[in-house]
This record gives sequence, C-alpha cells and structure tokens, in this order.
Amino acid sequence: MIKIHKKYIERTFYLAKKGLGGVRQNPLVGCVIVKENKIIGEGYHKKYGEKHAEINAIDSVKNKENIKGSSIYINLEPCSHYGKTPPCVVELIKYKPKEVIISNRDPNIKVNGNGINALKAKKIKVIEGIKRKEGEGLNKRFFTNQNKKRPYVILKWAQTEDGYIARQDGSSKWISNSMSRKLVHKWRSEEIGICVGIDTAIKDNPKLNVRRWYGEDPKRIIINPKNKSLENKKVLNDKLSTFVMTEEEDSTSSENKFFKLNTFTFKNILNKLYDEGISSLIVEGGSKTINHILKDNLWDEARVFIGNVNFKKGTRAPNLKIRNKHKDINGDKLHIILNDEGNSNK
Ligand code: AOF
Ligand code: ZN
Repeated sequence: MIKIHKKYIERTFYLAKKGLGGVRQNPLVGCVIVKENKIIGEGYHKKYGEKHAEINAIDSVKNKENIKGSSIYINLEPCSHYGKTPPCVVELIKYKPKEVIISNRDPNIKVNGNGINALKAKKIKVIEGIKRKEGEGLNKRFFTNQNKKRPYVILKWAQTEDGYIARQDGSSKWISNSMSRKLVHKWRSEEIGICVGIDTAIKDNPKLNVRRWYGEDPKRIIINPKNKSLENKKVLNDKLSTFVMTEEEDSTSSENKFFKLNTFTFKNILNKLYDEGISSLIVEGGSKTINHILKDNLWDEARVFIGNVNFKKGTRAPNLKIRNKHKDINGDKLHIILNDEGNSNK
C-alpha cells in the first residue's frame, strides 16, 4: 500500500513542479484523484492568486460523482483559510473522498494542521508524511519563507580550477561554458529576485535578465550602500525596473526604486525584500557580496561552476568549502551545496 501511496505522491511532485516560476510566494502543489487504482483527475497550482491544485484536480474530473470514495493525493495539506481563494478543504469534503494522502503539513500558521483536522472531523482518513523529505525539498522556498520570514537565498558563481572568479583586470568572462550559462538563465527564470553587489553592476555591466531561456525576468536588486552612480549602466537603463538597496538616499523614479536602510546589513536587506514580495533570490556576485552573505550565514544553497581554466592570479572565489560531488555540464563541474550540510562558515 505504501508503495502505491509513494507512486501517486511522486506524481503530485511532478505536477507541482510545473508551477515553478508562476506561484511566486505560494507553495508548489500538485493533486491527483485516484479511484479503483486509476487516476480520474489531476491538477496543480499554476499561478499566484489563482486556483489551488485541489480545485484544478476536481475541475478536471468529468463526472464529479466519481470523486465519492476516492483517494486524493496532495503533496501539501489542503488549505483551510480564506486567502486569495476559498479553503480547498471545504471543497474536498463536499465530494466525500474516502481518504486524503499528503506529503507535508502546511507550515503557514493559518493552516498548519487545521486542514487535516477538518478532514478527520468529517471521518475522512488522512495519511501524512509520505515522502516527507522530498516534499520539503520541493517546497524549500516556501518552507524557508514561512519558517524564517525571509527569501530563499541561492548563491551562484563560476570559478576557475585554481579558485579565481575574475582576472586581475576584473574581467570574468570565459570561466563557464555556454551550456552552463544557459542553465543560469533557466535558474533566473525560476526565482523572483536577482541580486548583485555594486562593483559587479559597474564592472560587468550585466543585464541580469532571462535571455537564453524562456520565462519571466526576475526583479533586479543592486546592493549599493554608498549609492555609487549607476548612470549608463544596463540595470538602470532598460525597460525593466530595478531595486537599489542603499544607506544614503531614498528617492523613487518611475521604473526604479531606491530603498534606504538605516542599518545596512544583509539581514535587513532580506527583510525589506521579503516585505516587497521577493520570496526567492539568486545572488550572482561578486566575491565580496557573496563572502558577506556566507559570513552572516544568510544563504540556503550555493551553485558553483568550476570551469576548465586556470587564471593563476586575480580575485579569489568566495570562501566556501566545495566537495567533490558534482554534475558534469559539458565539461564544467557544477557543485550544488545546501546550507544544511554543515557547510556554513560559522
Ligand atoms: C493548497 N493548495 O495548491 C496551494 C496552497 O492566497 P491563497 O488563497 O492562494 O492561499 C495561499 C496559501 O494557501 C499559501 O500560503 C499556502 O498556505 C496555501 N497554498 N494550499 O491547499 C494549493 N497553493
Ligand atoms: Zn487551497
């Protein structure tokens, strides 16, 4: 039986992942309705503010009578509150399923157990914790948001085999290959914000948008404590808007927003960004910015490419222990390091 539950919960994960990039600060949720060992309906949460997974799954069932006595698989506990949409649990109860099988409890305090209790109160069997760890991994952004009240932070950089991220003249081109750079554009499309330090914004003059992949551009964020001039830099001079985090000035223009922080710490930057709806952030350098974040231990994941080149001198790569385990990206080594593996520098 447990094998069957795992199989259908895996299907909910597969469906849930389709919402990546669209659900913003909401969780990734998939739902599968099973009757007599056959899937009779399924759905997932596609877009922030729109229908939840369960409602899309119910909508997909032609003859709603069939839901009676079914097993409903969801990777997250059904919601029990009125948010942008009404409570899913009320809808589920209406159709009288036999049981509801879930992976994770919803950490949102408005739900957290209330969805499960509402089902049990109506004598609907609830099985929870199927593939719990994988479910938490899938919703790492949402769990971090709910539990830590800050964005999920991904650090990304490319370094040479001998541990440099830039040449002595500051240039950092040609460390990672074209396939790796394409992957980075995919990652950009999956997060809500993208952030660099002011030196990188000036020296590299990046666009920080999604070009080699499809999907939405993340909000650009520049860490610029002394409010150095960004005149003529791409991040302030195209049709996308940018947030500038500074301790010097507080002015707004139509496209760009300056946020003045009295105490300029990365923790305060994250708090501000979280208030502004930035639920996940990919930080693309430079070394100084990333080292600050590592030191403050305010990161969740590091994605590090090691390219097939040596610079011999230049700017040292951020100070993080990198293990051997990696994926091969056309000759580049991609290391994904989670900050729950004892990797923090503290
Ligand atoms: C579910 N199924 O597919 C999702 C859930 O503002 P709302 O109405 O969209 O509610 C958002 C909250 O609902 C979110 O914080 C989380 O607790 C839950 N998300 N619940 O039953 C879903 N996306
Ligand atoms: Zn819901």
